[in-house]
Amino acid sequence: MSQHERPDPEHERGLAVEAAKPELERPSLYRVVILNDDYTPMDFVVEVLQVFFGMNREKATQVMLHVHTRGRGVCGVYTREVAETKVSQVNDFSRTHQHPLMCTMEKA
Ligand code: TYC
Repeated sequence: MSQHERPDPEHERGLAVEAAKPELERPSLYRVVILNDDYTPMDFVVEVLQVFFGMNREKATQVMLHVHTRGRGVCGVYTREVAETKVSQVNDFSRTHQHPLMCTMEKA
């Protein structure tokens, strides 16, 4: 070993130095769900699905009709913070327009 090199920590005496293994948990995912109600106009739900969930008009219409007939439907699956933000944005937007549309999230 040259004069300026440090000893390899694996072979140094005293404190054991072990390389930390890279332990990165995958973030939990959450489904964002919209619920049917009797009052929110269909067009408004289609707009919400397009604006907040990036669906095209055709897909948004399909999801809206699914929710209308089945009672609930998944808008998308996201990490916790993104899902929480979508739920707040949709519920705030609906209240602002005085519609009872409800959006919730659940662990995927
Ligand atoms: N059921 C509503 C109506 O007949 C339409 C609607 C669809 C409302 C989906 C909410 O998440 C919803 N006007």
